[in-house]
Amino acid sequence: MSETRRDSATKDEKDQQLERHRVDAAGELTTSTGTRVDDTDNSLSAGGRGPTLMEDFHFREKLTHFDHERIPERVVHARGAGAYGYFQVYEPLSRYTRAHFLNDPSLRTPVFVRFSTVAGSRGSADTVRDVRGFATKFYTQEGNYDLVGNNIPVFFIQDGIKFPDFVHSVKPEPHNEIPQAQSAHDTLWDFVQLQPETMHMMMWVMSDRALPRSYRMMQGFGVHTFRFVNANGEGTFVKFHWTPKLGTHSLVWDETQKIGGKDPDYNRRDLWDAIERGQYPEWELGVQLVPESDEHRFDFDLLDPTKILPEEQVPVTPIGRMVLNRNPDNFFAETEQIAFHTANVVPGIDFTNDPLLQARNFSYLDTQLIRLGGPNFQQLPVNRPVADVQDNQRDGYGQHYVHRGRTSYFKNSLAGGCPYLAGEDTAFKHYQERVDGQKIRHRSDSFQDHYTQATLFYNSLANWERAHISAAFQFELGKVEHRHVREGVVAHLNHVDHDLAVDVANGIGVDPPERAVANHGRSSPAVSQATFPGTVYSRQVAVLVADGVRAAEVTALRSALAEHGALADVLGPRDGTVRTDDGSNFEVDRAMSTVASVLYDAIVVPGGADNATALSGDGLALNFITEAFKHHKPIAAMNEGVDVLGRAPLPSLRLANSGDDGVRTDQGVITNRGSDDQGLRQTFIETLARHRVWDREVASVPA
Ligand code: HDD
Repeated sequence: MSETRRDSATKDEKDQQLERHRVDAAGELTTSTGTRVDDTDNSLSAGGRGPTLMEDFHFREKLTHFDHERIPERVVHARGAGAYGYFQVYEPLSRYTRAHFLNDPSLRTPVFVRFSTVAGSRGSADTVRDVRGFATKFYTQEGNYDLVGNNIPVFFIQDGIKFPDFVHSVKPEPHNEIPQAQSAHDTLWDFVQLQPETMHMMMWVMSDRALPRSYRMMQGFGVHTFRFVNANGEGTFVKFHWTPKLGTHSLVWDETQKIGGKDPDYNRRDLWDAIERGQYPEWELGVQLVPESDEHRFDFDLLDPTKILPEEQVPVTPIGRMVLNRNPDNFFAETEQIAFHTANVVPGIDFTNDPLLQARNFSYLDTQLIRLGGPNFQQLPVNRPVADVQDNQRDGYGQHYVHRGRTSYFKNSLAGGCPYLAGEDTAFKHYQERVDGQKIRHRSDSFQDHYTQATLFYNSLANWERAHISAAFQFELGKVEHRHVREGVVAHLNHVDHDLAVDVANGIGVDPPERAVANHGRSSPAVSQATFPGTVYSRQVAVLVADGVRAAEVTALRSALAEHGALADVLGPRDGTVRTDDGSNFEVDRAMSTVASVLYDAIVVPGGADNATALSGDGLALNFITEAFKHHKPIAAMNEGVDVLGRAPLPSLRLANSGDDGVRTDQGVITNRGSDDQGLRQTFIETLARHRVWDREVASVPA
């Protein structure tokens, strides 16, 4: 697979640069200094049973290198996955920014994107409840630009000086290092109840946003208000939005926990597999633009990272698209060693005084120094800009450049004055913002409203989304041991929405509060996931089969799905083949026991009398159906396959009866008996495109 990628004639500049560093296994084994080695299984010893000799340089080198293979994991966002691709702007944005890559629509700027969870260690599960990192490095011709965002548009805190406090509270507790990659524990919720600025973010983290179905199906946000600067030095406030082509979709909570055991690499694998299949993930980049003169037009502070700029007030303008089309060759070299930094900017993109952003501009460089072992991490292949580097920086651990000549200072005359200062038209110019004030430690009064937008978010959601939030608070707080912490959070929720607070209080055994304030009733529909379009493209469907299956039904379904870019996995009782109803052999893709219902978007049970009898007596198959129902997934059954559904512990449904000739749909369960297979396939595909059947009644289903 990687060969095809490498042989491609369409290598971008970054790919060509990386090519110089790629190494393929070939030839004879050597030491790291190139000496040939003919035995790497037996250490040099004094006699067959004697002690190992110090002289065995190969043994010592092999062990020493191994002993030093690990580097510190990222203090946050340790668990991640990444890929290369490109970004292309639609139209020149010269009115707002002079950034070259945002002004040339013919240019494909290479990118590397790393997605991540925040709290868990490098080896933690992908599907935990958490914010997801969405960090993009643009290798522009004017230097690297890093947009280090998240899949949630707001943040936990307003000032970066609180970041260590927040992270200490959400990470596993220090005395016993429990729980791993979970927010459901006392210290996080203690922090929350004492720091009400967290409330807006906590509403998002308790929502389905924290359980993405796929990295390919999440939005990304720059979070802060940044600043575009044009060639005249004029600034415009800007907020960045990534919108996935596949829509924004989530898993359900019970499902995420099961996937954590069945396939902890679920999101990582999904990204990798989609790219290897050629189903390249794609996002549109959009911006919200606010003229400098409108800085104080809103009922919140644009510099406050716990606030969104509602799209209904300032619409998102699409400006370009990003495609991820190449997996890394080596996880450590590329995905682990990539170093993002919010202060990696290019001319035309600048900061604002958001105190969280200001802190980040310190922290990211600092963290790379310890994580990557010194000041030369920008020379690592994945971090190298495609733009020329002439920086007069010298020496340090792991220096890779061989700088020639006698000078490494400015000004010099001995190297002809090189490198000399960049010209007006190419240099980064800091935006000339007027700043004046007294030195004080005081959070601006304009940062003090912590509830209005938390309520706005809640008001904007569909009923099922709200129900998920309430259930999430009840789960998380239900794990909290300290009663006063539970009560403290409920008291804040009471300022967000009284009914929510009462619901949560009742669920966690604390006294429901009296109404404190009235819900302001405003909403921002754009934040609801119910509004996002869907598609079946790249969705995974499990088709359950056993001996006696009517293979024609499976084949027709598979090609109908393939037409839309969806994938069918035929799951049999064992690997190999099953017998069909006409006595031939039919190949299965996997044994049912090696996968699980939670790894699929939908389930189909085809017909065939013996097939139905076998599946009806197979607990695993019945569990697939039951769990899929519980998790709101589309289920289809054809002919005798309909009988299998009757064996699963589902609520009573209107299923196709014998003698019917037509498709029946009840709560996303689609059945037919008779000849209308095509109608069934069409209804199934339409239902799958809507992702989940949220209005289904699942409470009584034992899964
Ligand atoms: Fe951060 C990593 C996103 C606030 C300090 N952060 C990191 C990554 C993402 C974000 C996506 C992983 C990058 C990668 O894949 O390598 N962080 C955010 C967002 C924030 C935010 C969207 C708020 C808007 N971060 C934030 C603050 C601080 C940090 C306030 C410190 C003051 N973040 C770090 C860090 C990390 C990091 C410690 C750990 C590893 C790294 O930087 O490279 O410096």
